[in-house]
Amino acid sequence: MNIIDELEWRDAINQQTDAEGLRELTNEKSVSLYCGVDPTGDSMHIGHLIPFMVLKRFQLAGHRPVILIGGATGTIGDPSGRQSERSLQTLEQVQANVEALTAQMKKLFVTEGDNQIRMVNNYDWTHKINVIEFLRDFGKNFSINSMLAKDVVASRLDSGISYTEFSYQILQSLDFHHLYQHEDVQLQIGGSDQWGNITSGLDLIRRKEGSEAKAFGLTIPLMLKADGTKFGKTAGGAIWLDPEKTTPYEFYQFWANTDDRDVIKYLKYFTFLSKEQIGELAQKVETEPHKREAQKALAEEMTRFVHSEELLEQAKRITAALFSGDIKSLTADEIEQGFKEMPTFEASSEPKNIVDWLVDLGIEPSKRQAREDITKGAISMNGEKVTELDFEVSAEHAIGGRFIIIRKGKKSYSLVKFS
Ligand code: 383
Repeated sequence: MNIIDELEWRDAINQQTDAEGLRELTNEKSVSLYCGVDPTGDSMHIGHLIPFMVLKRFQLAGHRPVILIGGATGTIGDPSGRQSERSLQTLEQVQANVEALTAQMKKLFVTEGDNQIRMVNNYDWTHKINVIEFLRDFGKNFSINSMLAKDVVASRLDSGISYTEFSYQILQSLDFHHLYQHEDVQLQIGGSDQWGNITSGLDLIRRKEGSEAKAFGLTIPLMLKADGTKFGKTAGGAIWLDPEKTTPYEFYQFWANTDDRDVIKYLKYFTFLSKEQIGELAQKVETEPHKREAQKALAEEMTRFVHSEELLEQAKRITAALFSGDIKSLTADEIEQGFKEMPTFEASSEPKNIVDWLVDLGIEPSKRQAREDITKGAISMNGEKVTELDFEVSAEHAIGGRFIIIRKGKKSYSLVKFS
């Protein structure tokens, strides 16, 4: 299947500058294409994954992706999709983020022995341009009238926009032109918020290289959920790709909790499963939705791709243990991941009577309530019921010497950490 047909089937195309031309080009040769990311933070989140998965699909179809890290543009900040001016990051911060994102991109997209994905940093060519060259060689090709007409700028004319952010589109345009000239790049892709920047780059290429220059732009729709809320955000914030920010277990759970109405859309959009495999899963959502097989497949594919087979197995083990209550089978690391969002208490390691311990920590409101819950079997510790009122709790009971999980009633979990 032609890559454009495949993207169409996956509902992954928002706008194209020349749909027919791009279909022809991708049929006739191996095309170099690029997508950029700005180092505004030290990790990508799943929203970023959208265009980079598409980049990977192009690669699997025999085309040649370039990943651009915006070491230069990151010092300015893209005004796209924002209603207010950004505060500038320090140059050190940008540099640290460049390093973090480069490592993350390599881990995700550049497999060992695979020299097909190129990585570039726009700082390398942008920092050499001096202000006279900028205004004479590039500025002359941009009309203020059409720059003002871009959505990004037009929507900020009332609230205000600095010259710095206004100029952002020029920098991104210089990149497209540079890559067109030096890396044979003919296509830029990005989320739908990037349409203005991408078309601005195409205008520059045509002005400098002639109206026959073969270059294209394609954007991908930004995801909306069936219930109308924003994709990729949970009560706890964004879903990050960095396991230190969003643990693999939380990452797995995020996908596993996808609504039936969204799951097939996500499978098409985010995974490399085939049309046939997704068709079968769609059937299962219809006939046996309670089994949540499509959600499991989605969570498995995504966790394996972003993390690893091993961390996927761990996420599944935590899920199963929390479901069955078999906490003892987990390691201290797994407990840390599985209980990250649960109420947490700190205990000291001296032995203490269970009733006093529960009240002192604040898990039980009173000794009377604690005794009643213990007596009726409503309290369990690391998956085992505690029924003796004179039980002594100490660090010895902690898993890995670090954690005790208390369950009160059916589902109220607390994590007790030993200092
Ligand atoms: C910089 C220089 C280029 C080409 C692109 C850029 C970055 C671009 C941008 N992208 C967003 C970002 O970095 O700001 N100006 O956070 C996001 N992208 C991708 C995608 C997306 C966009 O990295 O829609 C979501 O992830 O395009 O918001 O020469």
